[in-house]
Amino acid sequence: MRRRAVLGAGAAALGAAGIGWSLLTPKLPGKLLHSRAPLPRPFEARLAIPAVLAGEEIVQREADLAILPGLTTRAWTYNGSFPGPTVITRSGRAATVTHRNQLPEPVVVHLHGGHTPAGSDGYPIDQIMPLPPAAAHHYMATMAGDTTVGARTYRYPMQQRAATLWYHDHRMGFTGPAVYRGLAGFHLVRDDEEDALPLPRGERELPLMITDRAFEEDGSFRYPLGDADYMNGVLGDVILVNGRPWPVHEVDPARYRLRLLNASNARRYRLQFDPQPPGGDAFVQIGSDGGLLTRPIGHDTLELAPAERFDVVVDFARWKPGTKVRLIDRDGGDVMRFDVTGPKTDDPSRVPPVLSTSAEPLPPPKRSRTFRFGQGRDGTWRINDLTYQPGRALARPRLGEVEHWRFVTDFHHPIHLHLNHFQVVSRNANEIGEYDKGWKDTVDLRASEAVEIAVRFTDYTGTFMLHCHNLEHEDMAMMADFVVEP
Ligand SMILES: [Cu+2]
Repeated sequence: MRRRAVLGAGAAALGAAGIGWSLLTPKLPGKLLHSRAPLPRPFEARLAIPAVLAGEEIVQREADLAILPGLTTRAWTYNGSFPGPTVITRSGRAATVTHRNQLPEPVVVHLHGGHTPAGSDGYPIDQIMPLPPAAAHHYMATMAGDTTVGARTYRYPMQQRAATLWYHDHRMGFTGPAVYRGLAGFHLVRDDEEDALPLPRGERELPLMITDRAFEEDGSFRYPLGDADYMNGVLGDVILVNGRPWPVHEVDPARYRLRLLNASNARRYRLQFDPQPPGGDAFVQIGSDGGLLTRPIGHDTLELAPAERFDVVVDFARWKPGTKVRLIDRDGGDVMRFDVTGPKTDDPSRVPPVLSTSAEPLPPPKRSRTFRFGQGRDGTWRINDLTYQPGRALARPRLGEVEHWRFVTDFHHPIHLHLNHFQVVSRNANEIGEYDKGWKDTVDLRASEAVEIAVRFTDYTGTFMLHCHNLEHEDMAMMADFVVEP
């Protein structure tokens, strides 16, 4: 803890020295948008677990969801639900998912954390046009990507280890509103290494997608499309877990595996239990964005930036049966509640001291590059002072080679790399942070921070993305292409 405090002070000093950004940029990663609908009290809704996708097809369509009491929310959905159905695939076994677009606008699907060839990676102008063809024609006129009309089949080789991935919309300039309207779902990859561990499973394995939203008076999602006041990021005043407002879930006094995903557009969370269990370390982290850690790590607090995943085991036997354990955000209030019920039950699960052997450090890099994430004088969000332009590559790494990429920020930016998971090698020229461990695809940077990552570009050549995952920044052009060359 002491080291973190010192780093924080160092970052503040840096910010004051580089006067430009620190005076212009606010402290919050966005602006709070208030709901106009009456809101329920926390802990009145039950947690819902998204259904597992049966088959290989998802229909994107509008649906009326029951989120707030007495109102319906017209959402954009995958198969009629928010979150969408959970896709489950097996490491090493190729999978396809066909998306049909019955929404009124074009869509793009990105499998976040997927090790996916360029043609199925969800490049922002590779859009699925809406039907009927007349509507498609209208959008075609302005788009130059590899587009299809009505449907597209994404091919996922799944040459990657078990991990919590998620799929979401990635359309050029409109990712923020599309995800906010409901286009997000889990995709879990399983493998033999993980199956062999005695981790909690079945009803004691819970994917938890955390989002924040604001609502209009009629119950529809409130999003400030095109409002420059919200270009730093949109923060809602309701926390949804798996699409339910501040839900409750009854748990046995036993271990549970929680696959936490921050799918919010801009909000960061500092999650903590209230009360905390005796002895602390309530969250035993077993995995990161890219799957299992080598060894578990105990945390009292978990910090999740947009798009990050933390795979944790929580032992609810550490609280007395009858305890109502709130999961709170130290910056924003309630998230959800776990009610520990019943007498002690059988719990065959445990967390072994060694989880995985596949996290050896990467060899030294062939080359290093620096990417500066900052705001231009016109207000656009930029990388290396460039706004996004499809087809303009900021880097051309060679297939099979290791590179070090250094990210430097002016403001809080969660930075996401497509194609390969990476390892964080330093933060502010110092040791990595306590949330940087394991294989990552998104790394959280605060204002005036510098993080260095090591990444090896493997298996697929072609064009991929590097971008900020604050979706309002992403839509305001904070993206870049990189091309993996043979
Ligand atoms: Cu950003």
